[in-house]
Amino acid sequence: MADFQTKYFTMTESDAVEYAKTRLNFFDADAELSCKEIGDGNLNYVFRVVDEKNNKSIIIKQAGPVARISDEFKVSPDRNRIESEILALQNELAPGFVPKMYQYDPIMNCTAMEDLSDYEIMRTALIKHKKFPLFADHISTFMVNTLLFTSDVVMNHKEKKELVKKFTNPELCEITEDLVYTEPFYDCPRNDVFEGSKEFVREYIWNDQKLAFETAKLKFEFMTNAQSLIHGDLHTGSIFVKEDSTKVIDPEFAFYGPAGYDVGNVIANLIFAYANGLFTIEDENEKKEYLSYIEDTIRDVIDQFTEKFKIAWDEKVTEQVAKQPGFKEYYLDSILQDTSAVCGLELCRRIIGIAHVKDITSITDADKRAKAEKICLIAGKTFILNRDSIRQGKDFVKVLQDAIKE
Ligand code: SR1
Ligand code: MG
Repeated sequence: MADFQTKYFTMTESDAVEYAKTRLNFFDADAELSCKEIGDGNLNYVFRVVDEKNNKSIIIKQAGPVARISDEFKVSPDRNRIESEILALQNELAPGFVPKMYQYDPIMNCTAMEDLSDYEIMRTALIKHKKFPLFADHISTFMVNTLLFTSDVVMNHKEKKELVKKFTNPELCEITEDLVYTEPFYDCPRNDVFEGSKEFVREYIWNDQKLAFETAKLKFEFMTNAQSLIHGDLHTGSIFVKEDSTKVIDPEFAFYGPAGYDVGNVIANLIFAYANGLFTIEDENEKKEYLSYIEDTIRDVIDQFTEKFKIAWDEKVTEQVAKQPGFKEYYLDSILQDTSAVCGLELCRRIIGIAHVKDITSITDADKRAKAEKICLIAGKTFILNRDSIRQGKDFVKVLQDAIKE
């Protein structure tokens, strides 16, 4: 019988069944439990425990002592605490957009939460070229609520600073500082560049002094701008979707950082889906329809975020000086500028760095994959260098369309 109460260890599937039976007050007494580890992220273990008899199921997410992607990343399992506390807070700020959280266990560093198995991970669904017409509406609401409502313009400043302390997240931030803001922009040994893209990366990215300088500025913006309680890893693998509902998961990278970090991540990952569709859909009509759906979604995420942000600002702002004419526009402008920059960083780092995305790696034809990567890199660099002038949804779409033409 495993001891879950005195010492942390990483669970197996059978441990997770025993844990569910003995530590969770969720299943019925006559439950017949089975379990599968279903995690496919870079960091954690995700156990789905099912009681077929009574048709109930739950997710137990456990943080291991090292990242799954590589044991080079030693990250404290306490990140599971951050994740469970953030989920509870996000549920208050944006009800219905995160899974229900049942129990956090500080010894086993695991959280029991709602099983979303009637949903699909958005990246997986997009690789199948499925469409989610309500996604832009849902994610823009989630981002406005979680980003604006945790900022100094809305919150009491002392309470906000308490949250800054509570969600200081140095280890996970270090991963982002290295993997997003540093390594992709020089020939770092940890990078993992696809053979067919090596020459282009060297010439177009590593040989560009201006780009290196701009990414240095952006790294310091990420490290010092405690603007909002951001999700910190809002890619399409952190989002569950079904036709009429969207749930954001995996907020373990959360901390007080630039609000545009989340918006930029969403847009970049829609662009990966676009690149996948462009090179894998054979039927021309189907391709056209899918690509125009992604373009519309990119445009709508930005424009609906902007619109909802302005409305929420007028309703919720409490900081006196933020009510001065023009300040709302100035503040939003800087978020959109960061959005463009982060979108560019994410596009580059998922191609060059250690953590790739399936949208691109699943393109089996080497020539097509190299073309898809080139588009991401051209768009990525443009988003970074031209961030001063990219503001509206149509500007984001245009960068993508121009990158395809190059
Ligand atoms: C070592 S973790 C690599 C990446 O996976 C996570 O989802 C984050 O995006 C991180 O950068
Ligand atoms: Mg994750």
